[in-house]
Amino acid sequence: MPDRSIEELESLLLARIATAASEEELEAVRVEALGRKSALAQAGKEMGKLAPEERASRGKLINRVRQNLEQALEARQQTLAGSALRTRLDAEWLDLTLPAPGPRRGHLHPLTRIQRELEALFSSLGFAVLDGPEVEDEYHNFDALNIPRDHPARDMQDTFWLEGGQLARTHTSPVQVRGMERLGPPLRMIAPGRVFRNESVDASHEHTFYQLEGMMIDRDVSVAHLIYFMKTLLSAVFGRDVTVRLRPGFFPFVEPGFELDIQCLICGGPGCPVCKQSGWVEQMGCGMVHPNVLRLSGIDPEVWGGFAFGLGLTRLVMMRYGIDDIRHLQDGDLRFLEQF
Ligand code: 2NL
Repeated sequence: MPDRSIEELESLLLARIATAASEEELEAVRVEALGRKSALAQAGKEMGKLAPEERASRGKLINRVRQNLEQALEARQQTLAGSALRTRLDAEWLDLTLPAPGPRRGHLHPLTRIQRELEALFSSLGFAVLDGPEVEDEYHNFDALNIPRDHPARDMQDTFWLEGGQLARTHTSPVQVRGMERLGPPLRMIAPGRVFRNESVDASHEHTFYQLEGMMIDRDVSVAHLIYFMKTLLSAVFGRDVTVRLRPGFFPFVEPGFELDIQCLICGGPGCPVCKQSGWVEQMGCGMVHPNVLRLSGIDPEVWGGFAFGLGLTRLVMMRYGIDDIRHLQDGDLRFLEQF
């Protein structure tokens, strides 16, 4: 093989080394360039056939080419190994300084939210937020509220009676009775909480639901005060000014008693399906606390008087969010709850 061929072979192999795209490809080039069966090894073996004066220069040439190839292989090897590492680091990159994802965050049930909003509102107006037992006695749930012994609410059909004459409270009024007994006048309090009625469950009836009652007892409290506080309450719930009207309504524990309506927030008066074409939507019951109720709890009705109200928190949540079936609020389905 003439010297020129060896030099051509060298530049060919150098080019292959420079363009080898992976460490595997480079290893194949290495075997071809420097392996036992390579052209260079062959040329080395054939040196013995040369004349002694040619042998020295051929030996130098072969050594120089081998060194050049080895250097090029080593350099390319470094480059390929470096970029392989970089590719892996890019793919497996993980920022350990980021905060950990942590547990999934939950949120309050819409009923809890509306209850807490109203607690905050009434606290700011000077009302105490009271709690009481869910299992009550007949006196605090019925007698103290001027509900006669033969009233249908006391029937098996409406009340969950427990052994020993106890019952599951049918409203939060007994909490207010206990409040009157304990605090005495003047007083302002609200009693939010869970109540129970023996209802057949359907889209608008539950055996377990949430109420908020409240009362204010002082000297010279009038229906004007009642209207002011109810307007403030409903404007806060619906996030805008509301127009209210009172109609006569009967509850044994107030006199006079009222049903309170607001002007329909959807149509504003002319009539629509939500207000059933009447322009008004019933919201709550209220009235001036009955003198018998005050007297039974040790408050002199000649000196003190006040208003009381009761509303269904469950119903309010359904109106505010446009929920059409009361059962969604209790069945714990996350597809429903995650919308709030
Ligand atoms: C309604 C009506 C009402 C009351 C609740 C009350 C409590 C005491 C004394 C006097 Cl201790 N009144 N509460 C008064 C009027 C109406 O609720 O429809 N609730 C959902």
